[in-house]
Amino acid sequence: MSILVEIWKFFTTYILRQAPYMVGFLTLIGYCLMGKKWYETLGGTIKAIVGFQILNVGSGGLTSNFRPILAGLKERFNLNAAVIDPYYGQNAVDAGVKEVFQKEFSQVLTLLLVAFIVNILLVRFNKITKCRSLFTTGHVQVQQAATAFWLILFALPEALRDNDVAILVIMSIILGSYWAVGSNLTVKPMQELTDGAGFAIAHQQMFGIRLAYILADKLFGTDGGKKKREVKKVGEMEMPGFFSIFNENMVCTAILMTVFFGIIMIVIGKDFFVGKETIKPDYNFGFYIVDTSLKFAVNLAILQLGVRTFVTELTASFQGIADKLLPASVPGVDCAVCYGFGDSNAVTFGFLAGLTGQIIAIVLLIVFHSPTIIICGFVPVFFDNATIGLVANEKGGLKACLVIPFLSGLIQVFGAALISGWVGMAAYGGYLGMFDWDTVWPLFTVIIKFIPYAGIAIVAIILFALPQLEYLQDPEGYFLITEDYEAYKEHIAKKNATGKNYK
Ligand code: ASC
Repeated sequence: MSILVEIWKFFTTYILRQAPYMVGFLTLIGYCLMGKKWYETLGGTIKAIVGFQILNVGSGGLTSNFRPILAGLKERFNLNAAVIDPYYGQNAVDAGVKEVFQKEFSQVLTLLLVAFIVNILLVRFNKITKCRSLFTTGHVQVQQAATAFWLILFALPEALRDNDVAILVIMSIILGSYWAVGSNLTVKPMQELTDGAGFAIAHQQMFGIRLAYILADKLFGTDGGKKKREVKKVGEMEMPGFFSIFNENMVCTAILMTVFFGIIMIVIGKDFFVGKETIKPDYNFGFYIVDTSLKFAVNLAILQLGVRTFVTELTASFQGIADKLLPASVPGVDCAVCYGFGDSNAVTFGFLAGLTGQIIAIVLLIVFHSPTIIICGFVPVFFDNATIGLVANEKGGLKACLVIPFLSGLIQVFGAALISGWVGMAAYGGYLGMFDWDTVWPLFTVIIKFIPYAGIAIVAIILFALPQLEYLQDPEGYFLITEDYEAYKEHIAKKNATGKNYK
């Protein structure tokens, strides 16, 4: 018995919560189920793990280089502000959950495991539930379990708060369904963006992705073929003369980041960086700005290399899992994985538009003396808005790629200020702050808080209904899109030929 416990502990600590090993593990299982030769299975598994580790080097490099700069704004202006960042949010729960709710952080990890089982079951029985995607991003699941734990505890009626079993059941159903339903919402946008690469997004802006996909098409695109609008995607822009160098993603990113981060770093001032011992007092500040900004392009290129290394292994091997264990499903992966597809400049534009929105929103909070001030964290402002920009560009072109992430930036700050102040997390210095957690989760919290007991059922019903509604729009194509994308495209072409437009 104790050996089983040890194996389980090893699995949860080293595999489930570490994305590269979770992806490697799924690749291993998938290839074994497909009956691949042992050495091909080994090779594929190694490529999946190493590829994901490369992606992590890129995304970690972005975060570690640019997070301190944005956080520096807080110190420079002496703001008593909550930082929106998943890691700050997780630390805030860790620091406050005992004081505020007399609960232990270890309960968060139990929640994660049970919610993950709910996710698996919802996909396993997808003939009924219509959920087609399995969450594989463990680090994100820990952050979300922590925040969901706080939000739901805050919202639950007093009488339920002492009943740990009831809490666990309610939370696991809501969180597990959010994982299954949220990632399911991204199946269509991702299959279209990647021309059927076979993955969904399992991250923190899944509702945001679907919303961007719908709005971009309605406001800037052809609205499912109903409008005759010319949609110019970022990659199709013809840049004259000097501007043609912006067609090259690396050059475009490097120049834009130097301008944007140059301004931010000048505002923060050299003394701040000297004080943090990032540079020596006699180091040339201008050179430091350029060098730091260029690292953005470097890390983005590393991240994309990582994606290219592992994505085919994961999606090819997942076929084994889809055939034998989880029918018609795809793996839900980190949002950074989609940066290897579509127009890479849309990633940069989406980020900068979102950053502009966030900065304007923060200034408004300060000007209007909001009781909670927010400071942008790098992870939400970059990873949310770059992803949203990429999806918006695909459907609605350049305009959508700029306007929608800009709105998302505003929503992130205002949403985070409202929810983190209300539930008391801002007092512990941070909030998760990613798009869904500034929109959908605050809405769930309000429903559960103000409609006691029935609110829990309402949230669950909303979640369960979403995949059903999507299914009803196109029952024939719904599972085809994950099972055989080429056949799905033919199916859509046939439908369109009959005069019905399918989005
Ligand atoms: C997150 C988080 C990260 C990043 C990473 C993006 O939400 O916690 O470390 O986004 O997953 O690749």
